[in-house]
Amino acid sequence: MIAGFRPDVVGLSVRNLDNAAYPATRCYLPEHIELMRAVREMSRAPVFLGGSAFSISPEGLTRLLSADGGATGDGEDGMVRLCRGEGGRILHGALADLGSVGVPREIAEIFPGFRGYRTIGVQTTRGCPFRCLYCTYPLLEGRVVRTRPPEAVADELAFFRRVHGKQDFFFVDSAFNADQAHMARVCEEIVARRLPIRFSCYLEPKMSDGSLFGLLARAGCVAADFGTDTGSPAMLRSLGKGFSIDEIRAASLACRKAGIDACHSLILGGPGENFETLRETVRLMDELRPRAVVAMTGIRVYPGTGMESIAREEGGIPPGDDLLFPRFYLAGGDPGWLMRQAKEIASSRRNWFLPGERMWSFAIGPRLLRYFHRNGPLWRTFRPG
Ligand code: B12
Ligand code: SF4
Repeated sequence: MIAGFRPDVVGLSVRNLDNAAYPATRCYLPEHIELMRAVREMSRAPVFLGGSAFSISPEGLTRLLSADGGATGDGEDGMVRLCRGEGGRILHGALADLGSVGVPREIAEIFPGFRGYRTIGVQTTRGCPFRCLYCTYPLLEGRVVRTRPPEAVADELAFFRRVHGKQDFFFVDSAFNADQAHMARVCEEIVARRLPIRFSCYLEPKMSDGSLFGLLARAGCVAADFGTDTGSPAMLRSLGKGFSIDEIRAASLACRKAGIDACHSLILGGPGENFETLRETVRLMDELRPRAVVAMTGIRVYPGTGMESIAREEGGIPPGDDLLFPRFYLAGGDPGWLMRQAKEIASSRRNWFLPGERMWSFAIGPRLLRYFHRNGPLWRTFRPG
């Protein structure tokens, strides 16, 4: 026990509010209430909350779950400060020193379920400097990219590989190339150590130098999920994206040349979306022919984002609604036309997938796919369009 610390505290991680998908929306809040009830039955210790869902809606979740408080931001710093009794009920914007964070060596003893994991999430940076209209990531992790030492990332990968035999990884950074120089250093470190690993990652579809995709491939990158959002120049502006259609093209081509599978994630139905902008997006995807196109229909409105301001101005959010429960923005307010169009587009293209079309968490198809395709993202099983 560390002097001055309270050993009688429970820390609860609340990751998701809901599946952020429309129209097949699934809200997880009733399950969180159940979990909290079970914790209260087992322990009289104060319960502090944290995690991405909590950082998005700290006050709402504290109230809903009748928690004793919590910390937004980095848990390594936040939990320690909560245990010291700092910051009152809710501590905002905890920031850890990334030089010293990482997975504990005793991970398998602390969390035995880890042994069954086939793909391991590893983080190389936190924070995003961009300001996309709808996005919570800069609110969760800050607006400055903070980096972990590349040696520490490689040490972690080597530990998982050598001690636990893990081979497949997912770099969970919002965009692995948000700091390209750092991404390159991490890849060089992996190459230098000849770590026999495979990984996938999120990428912004903009790379200053196409040869960086070659470096990614040499380090073991087999799949890249581009946060492209749209193929319409007007919608790129509307969503506040920091890249152009030509940059999407160049990144996609360089990625293909390096032999890395690509998925383009789209967000349809933002402010200004119409038949013509949708057509532009479809044309670009048909031209690029990625392995997969994953299209969300409608935008989950999160508190503190530019999307919230627009949705409120347009009267789409009832006054007093704190957005703890899911609300979606759909251009023109009518979901009908967008859903019809999206279904029609997807039905004639084998590589398109609409997460919001049905309740996938209860479907048998993805489970079967996971059984046969044991590691990495499921979209790699798609046939290119
Ligand atoms: C990578 C990622 C994925 C990957 C995960 C891959 C993998 N193998 O791990 C994939 C693609 C599978 C995925 C899927 C989904 N995701 Co996701 N994902 C992320 C992302 C980008 C990073 C998550 C991560 O691993 N971070 C690194 C870890 C270390 O951070 P962390 O868990 O948040 O923990 C930190 C803090 O939160 C805090 N903390 C955590 N717990 C606690 C507890 C206490 C007490 C304290 C004090 C602090 C604390 O400390 C930690 C260290 O700083 C986040 C966005 C983001 N930038 O956070 C979205 C995010 C978490 N995902 C989200 C969603 C919605 C989903 C899906 C439901 C989407 C869907 N429709 O299927 C699924 C759910 C999957 C699941 N089983 O939970 C939302 C959640 C918000 C919401 N709407 O509820 C987020 C926030 C994105 C967003 N839309 O804003 N996701
Ligand atoms: S969508 Fe991606 S690039 Fe844009 S703010 Fe979010 S994490 Fe950053």
